[in-house]
Amino acid sequence: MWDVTTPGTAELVIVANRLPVDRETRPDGSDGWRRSPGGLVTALEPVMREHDGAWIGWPGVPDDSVKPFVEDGLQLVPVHLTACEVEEFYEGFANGTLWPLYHDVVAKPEFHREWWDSYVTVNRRFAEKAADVAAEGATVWVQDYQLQLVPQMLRELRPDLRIGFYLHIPFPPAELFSQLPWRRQILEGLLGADLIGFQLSGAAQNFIRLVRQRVGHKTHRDLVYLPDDRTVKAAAFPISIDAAGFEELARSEGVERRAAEIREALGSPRKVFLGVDRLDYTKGIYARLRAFGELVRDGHFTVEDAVFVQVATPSRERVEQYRILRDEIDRLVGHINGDLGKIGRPVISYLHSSYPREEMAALYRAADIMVVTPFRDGMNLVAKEYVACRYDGDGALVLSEFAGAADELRQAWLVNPYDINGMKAALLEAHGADPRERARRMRAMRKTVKSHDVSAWASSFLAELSAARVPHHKTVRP
Ligand code: ADQ
Repeated sequence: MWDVTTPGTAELVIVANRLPVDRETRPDGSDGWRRSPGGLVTALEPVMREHDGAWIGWPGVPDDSVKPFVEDGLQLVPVHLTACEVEEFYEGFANGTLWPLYHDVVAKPEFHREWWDSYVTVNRRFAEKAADVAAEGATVWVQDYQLQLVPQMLRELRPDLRIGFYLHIPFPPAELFSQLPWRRQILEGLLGADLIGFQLSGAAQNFIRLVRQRVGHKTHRDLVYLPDDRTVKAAAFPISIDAAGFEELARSEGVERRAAEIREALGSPRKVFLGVDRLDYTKGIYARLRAFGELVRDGHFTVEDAVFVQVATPSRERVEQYRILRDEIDRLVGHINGDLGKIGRPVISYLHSSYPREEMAALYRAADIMVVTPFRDGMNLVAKEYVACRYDGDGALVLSEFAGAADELRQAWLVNPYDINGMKAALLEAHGADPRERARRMRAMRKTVKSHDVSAWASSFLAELSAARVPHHKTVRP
C-alpha cells in the first residue's frame, strides 16, 4: 500500500478547494481533525477508499503548513494558503466574482485584477501538488469552480495523466459568462481535462457553445476537437446523495423519536414547513419567508395551524454580501414574529446551527412541507435528502424550477421563486393536498432518487473518464 509521504504513487487523486476534514480542538486541548459534513465528502469517500486515492485540498485555516497525513484511512495532502490568498483567491475571485456570475448574476460580480492574479497563483499551486502526488498514468479528478485552471496547468506538467473536472454549480449562458475579463483563460483551463462534467446538459451546451465562439475550436455535439489531436467531452452527470444511507437513518428509532420531539417542541402545530440552506443569496430564503409571512398575515394559516422552521447555516461571513443578507433575514424574521407571533408561538423558528446527519434526518421526518426555492442552484441536495427520508410516502416538496434538482424531481410543486404570489399559491396547494396526491408524487420522486444515487454518479463519471482516449505522448517520470 502506498502512502502520502511517497510522491508519484497515487493512482487516483481528488483535487478540491477544501480537504474533507476540519481542524478541531479536542476537550483535552489537543488538536485533531473531524470529517467535514458536506455532500462532496460523502460522495467521494467511497471512491477514495476503493481506489486507495489521495485527496488534495486546503485545510481551511490560513497560514497553516501541515504535512501530508492519513486520517481515518484517507490519504490527505494539504495545500497552503496565505491569509491574503484566502481573501483574494477564495473570498474574492471564487466567491465574489465566479459564484455570483455563475448563478445568473443574482448578486453583482466584482472584477478585480489582483483577485484574478491570486486565482492563477493558487490554481498553479494545486496543479503542482497534484503533479507531484499522482502516479504514472493516474486519474486526477478536479472539483469545482475554485480550480478551473488546474486541468490545463496539470496537463502541461503531466501529459500522461487522465484528467477529469466536475463543476458543482451552474455554468452560465454565453451572454453572462462573456462579461468575465478572463473568459478565454477559464475556458482553456477547463479544456485541459479529458472529461468535463456538469450538473445539467444545458450547462454542458453553454460550455461547448462558448468554446466554439471564444476559443474557436471545432465542436460536434458534446465533443471539442483540439488542434493537438485531443478530444474533450463535456456532458451532464447530475449529482445525487447516499439515498439508502439517509433512508436507513430516517427509519431508525432514534430519528423517529427525535422527529416527534421536534414537533412537540414546536407546540405540535398541525403542519410544519421546513427550509434548510446555507445562508446564501442564491437560495431565496428572504422571498420564501416573506411569502409564508403574508399567508399568515392574510389569515390563510394561524400560528396554531402552521409553523415555518428555517435552518440557515451562516457561510462566507467575511464576504460583505453575505453579511448584508444575514442582517436582512434577521430583520424580516423579527418583523414577522413581532407582528404575527403569539407568546411561545413564533411564526418562524429561525436557526443558524449546523447539525449532524441524524438531526437533519429528524428535521426532514418532522416536516410536512419542504420548501426549497433557490433563484439558481446547481443541483440542491436538500431536496433529494428530504425525498430519501420520506419512506412513508408522505410529505410534500415545493421546489424552485431554477434548482438543478427540478429536472429530475418533476413531481414536486414547482415554483418560480421570483413570483411571490405564485409561491404563496404553491405553498397553499402543497399544504392542502390530498394524501393520495402527495403519495403519488412522493412515490415517483423516491423512485428517481433511489435509482440514481451518489455512487452511481461517481462511478458513471469515472467510467466515462477511463474510457476517454489515452493521450499519445506519455512521458516517463524520472
Ligand atoms: P450547496 O450550495 O452547499 O452545494 P446543497 O446541494 O443543498 O447546497 O448541499 C448542502 C448540503 O449541506 C446538504 O447535504 C445538507 O444536508 C447540508 N446542510 C445544509 N444545512 C445544514 C446544517 N444546518 N447542518 C448540517 N448540514 C447541513 C453545492 C451547489 C449545489 C450542489 C452541491 C453538490 O451549490 O447546487 O447540489 O454543491 O454538487
